Amino acid sequence: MVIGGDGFCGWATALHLSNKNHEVAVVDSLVRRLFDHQLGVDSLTPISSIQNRIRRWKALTGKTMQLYIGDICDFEFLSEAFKSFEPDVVVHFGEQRSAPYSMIDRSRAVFTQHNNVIGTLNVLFAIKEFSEECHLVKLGTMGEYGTPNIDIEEGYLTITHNGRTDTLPYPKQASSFYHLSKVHDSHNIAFTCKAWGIRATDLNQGVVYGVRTDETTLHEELCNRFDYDGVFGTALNRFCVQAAVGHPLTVYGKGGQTRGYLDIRDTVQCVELAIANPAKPGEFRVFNQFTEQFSVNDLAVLVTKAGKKLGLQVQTISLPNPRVEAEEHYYNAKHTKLIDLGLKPHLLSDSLLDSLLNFAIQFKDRVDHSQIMPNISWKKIGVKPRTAPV
Ligand code: NAD
Ligand code: USQ
Repeated sequence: MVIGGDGFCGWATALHLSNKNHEVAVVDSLVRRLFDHQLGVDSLTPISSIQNRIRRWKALTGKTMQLYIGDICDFEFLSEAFKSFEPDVVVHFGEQRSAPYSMIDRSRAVFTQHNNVIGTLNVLFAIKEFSEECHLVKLGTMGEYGTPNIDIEEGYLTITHNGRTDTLPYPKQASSFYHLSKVHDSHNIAFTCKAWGIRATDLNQGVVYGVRTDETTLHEELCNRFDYDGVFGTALNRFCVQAAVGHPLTVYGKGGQTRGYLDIRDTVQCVELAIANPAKPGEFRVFNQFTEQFSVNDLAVLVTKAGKKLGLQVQTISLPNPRVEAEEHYYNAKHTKLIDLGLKPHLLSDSLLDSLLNFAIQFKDRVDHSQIMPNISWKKIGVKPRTAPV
């Protein structure tokens, strides 16, 4: 059961798992498509309805996918989906995932935490009630750890304090209401693994880039979404679109912000590996899911070089940082557990950047330039409802 299976990571994963002969159900409320309408933004790529996507997949491969449209915060809906599909594995992508969205105003902050925390709590209750053996593969985020001045471990840290030693959950220092919702999820999952014997894998994923996977390229109706706007667009994908349309690359502040990154083809591979090697009953496993670290400045340099090869004049501007975050910091995060399970990373090479830039160029006429600049400030968030600027 792929919850959030109509989204960016979820659609690619649902197709990949189906291709690998898993019996797949997509569960999605389609709220992500609604955010686009509310904010007046759109995917760079045209995307088909989930019904057409699934029909096209069946026509091409003969493989069926079940579809449950509904909100996992509605326990009755979720229960019916569980009883009817009887999942052995739940892959949970179904959350509001934009940090800027969660910082627009009070109502979006509350929506994000309610949607994410209650949704996950419902999934935990559904597993306990209907499918006790089911393995939960939950998408967390590297942002749960923040940017501490020591190495980041995979979920746990062994500490000696006043002569006694213990292995404890790694300290969490998230820096948006969205990232905090993931911290709250992790605590709830850890508790239910202990209390009810649930088996869970928390995939603390870094920033995902790219768009194409083996399956999404088979037909235009299988094409994945590609966000480039200031609310849902993520760093490298945004920079490629900016380079394609001649907009200066938008580095926030000093640009030393360093994060873990991975190709979307590795997202689907990591989920497949987590499913093939399940957590034990009662185990709360944490994997750091990224393949390479880059600062925002590193990304700007890489995109500038790749653009030059394609004849693009790429400029960079430093914008006042709309977020509250460290702009120069130590960052060294472990990420060996998925490699130990067999992950073969697609590292960010020149040819990969070329193809990502070419992809952005192919769709550049669809770019709405007014959606590129960031306009959500961590400091200015207030209780008044904010509408999208027109
Ligand atoms: P997305 O917004 O494209 O997809 C999320 C999907 O979940 C959407 O289709 C949405 O409609 C659905 N959804 C949200 N709330 C729901 C609810 N209550 N009930 C049912 N469906 C619901 O996001 P994405 O980029 O695919 O991210 C998927 C997951 O991976 C998220 O949990 C996100 O936090 C995590 N993640 C994403 C990235 C990234 O760079 N994209 C990086 C790290 C972690
Ligand atoms: N940044 C810029 N310029 C831009 C966009 C971003 O300098 O135009 C900077 C941000 O300030 C930040 C870094 O790049 O320091 C990453 O920002 P992002 O928007 O690419 O990613 P983030 O907000 O952290 O969120 C994304 C996904 C989220 C996921 C997270 C993984 O939207 O769902 O959880 O990546 S992580 O960053 O590891 O927490």
